[in-house]
Amino acid sequence: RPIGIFDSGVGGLTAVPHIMRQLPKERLIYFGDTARTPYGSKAKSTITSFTRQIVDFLLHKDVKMLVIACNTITATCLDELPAYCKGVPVIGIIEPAARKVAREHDISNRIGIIGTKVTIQQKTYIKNITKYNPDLKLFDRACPIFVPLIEEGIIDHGIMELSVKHYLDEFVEENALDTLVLGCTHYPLIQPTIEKLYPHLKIIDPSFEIVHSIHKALVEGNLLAENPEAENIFYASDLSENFMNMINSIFGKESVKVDFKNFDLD
Ligand code: DGN
Repeated sequence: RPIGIFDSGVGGLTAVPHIMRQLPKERLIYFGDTARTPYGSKAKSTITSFTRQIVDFLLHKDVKMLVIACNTITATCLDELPAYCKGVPVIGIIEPAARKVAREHDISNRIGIIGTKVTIQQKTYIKNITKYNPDLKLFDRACPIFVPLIEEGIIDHGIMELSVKHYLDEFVEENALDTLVLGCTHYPLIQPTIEKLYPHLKIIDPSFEIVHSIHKALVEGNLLAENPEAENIFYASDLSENFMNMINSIFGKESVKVDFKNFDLD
């Protein structure tokens, strides 16, 4: 049985290569809600009802586990999803990264967390990190323009550089940050721009951490795939040019199957 992995759009694709590399026998079904992205400034009730539709779709595909490759959905719905998913394990992206940040830093560090408005307002990173290490110096900032630009494919571009400077120049400097957590799965796509502008920052990409949690849950649930199964499938609610470009640039043209799922047609 496959693992279901989902995001509001293309962002969760950044987590997929880590999972494929470290769990090569697992078969993945990805869903990106490209027709309705961004979720990052939407109301909780909207995000919850969109998420339930995605989860229903993936459960219908008989997934053995659900991976939320979206910080916004994790911050909004993780608490209620296990009851909704009838025994299928659900892994969120925030807690594993928060644990790593808490364990690998100390009081001398100054750690920034960036994400969508919803993620930052919920304070999910700060709550989770503080649970493991209450002494850390944590700062957060919402960067609501990044996701719409990335979904438009405006990544390696002067507009993106200006946007990054708009949100981060003061944030990094005034708080004297040495570490930055990319609290949105879209942001690794602009990591080169962030690294170019702030070369002294240590960047943490939560996608690396989620793989350990997936592996642990597969082992505990006796769910590890034994033989390589059929191909991975990538669904989107809008097969936008940018979604196809992302798929092609991350996986190469031939290697994965892409399909379309429109909830309006249900
Ligand atoms: N990739 C999503 C996240 O990690 O929060 C972006 C959410 C959005 O749609 N703005």
